[in-house]
Formats: sequence, structure tokens, C-alpha cells
Amino acid sequence: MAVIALLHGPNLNLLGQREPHIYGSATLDDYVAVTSAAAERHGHSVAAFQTNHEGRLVDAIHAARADAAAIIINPGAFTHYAWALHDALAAFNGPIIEVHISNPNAREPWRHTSVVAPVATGSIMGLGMHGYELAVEAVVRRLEAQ
Ligand code: CA2
Repeated sequence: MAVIALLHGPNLNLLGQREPHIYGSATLDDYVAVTSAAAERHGHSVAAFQTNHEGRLVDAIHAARADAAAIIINPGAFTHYAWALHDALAAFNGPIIEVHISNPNAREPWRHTSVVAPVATGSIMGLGMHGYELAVEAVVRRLEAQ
């Protein structure tokens, strides 16, 4: 059994409370529940963490080096400029799936850059909650291949 770290960045604690036209009505707890259920179907578990602080997200990525076999991360707006996340993720040995609820490439130009994508195993965007289930599938496939 593997632990999958599910990491969320800033403002994602507000899911379901504002901007439903972009992010839908599901809450962060809903996302965690669906991701956990997908992992449990494969005999794995999810350790979920959300923070609005870049340094705490770096710390969580460092902790995952010892505590988790894989990372699924939605870094929120940090995606687009937080090079400290890039460097922290580069030091993680295991699959990393970047996931976004919306499709940043279909939004404002400043969202078209991801500093996380170059160190991610893969990126999934624009598929809402389904993207999180796909992220688990991707992680499981890669863990089983190791
Ligand atoms: O689509 C995604 O998952 C994003 O990572 C969400 C980030 C955004 O900055 C990225 O470009 C794409 C923003 C999350 C903000 O979430 C809110 C949810 C409800 C109300 C307000 C903000």
C-alpha cells in the first residue's frame, strides 16, 4: 500500500464557496473524498494538505520525500511563478501529477505558464474532479511499473 500526497495551494480552500462558474460547486473536501476513494480502490491511501503559504507547500513537498510514494498537486496560482515549488518537486523521487480544475491555457495569458510542469511526470487540466481520478490512475500505473 502506498501513500499519495494530495497537495493544494492558495485559495483552493474556497472551492464551492465562490466562482462556481469557473470551479463548480464541489468543495475541497469533495475533491479529497473523490481522490481518496479512487486511491482506495487500488489499495492505496491519500494524505491531503492545503495551504495558502508557499513555504508551507515547500515543507509539505519535502515531507512527502519520506512519507509518500507519489504526489498529486494543484498549486493554485503558485503554478505560474513559484520557482521554489519547482525546485522542491525536482527533489522528489516518484511520480508527480500536476492537476488543475480549470484549463489555465484557456484563460488569461499569465496562467499559460506553469513552472511546475517541467518537473511533473504529467499534467492534467480542465477536467474538474475527473482530472483527480485520472491523476490517481496515472500514479497507480507508474507505481505498479516500478
Ligand atoms: O484550475 C485550477 O485548478 C487552478 O489551479 C486554480 C487556481 C488558479 O490560480 C490556477 O490558474 C488554476 C485558483 C484557485 C482559486 O480557487 C478559488 C475557488 C473558489 C473561489 C475563489 C478561488
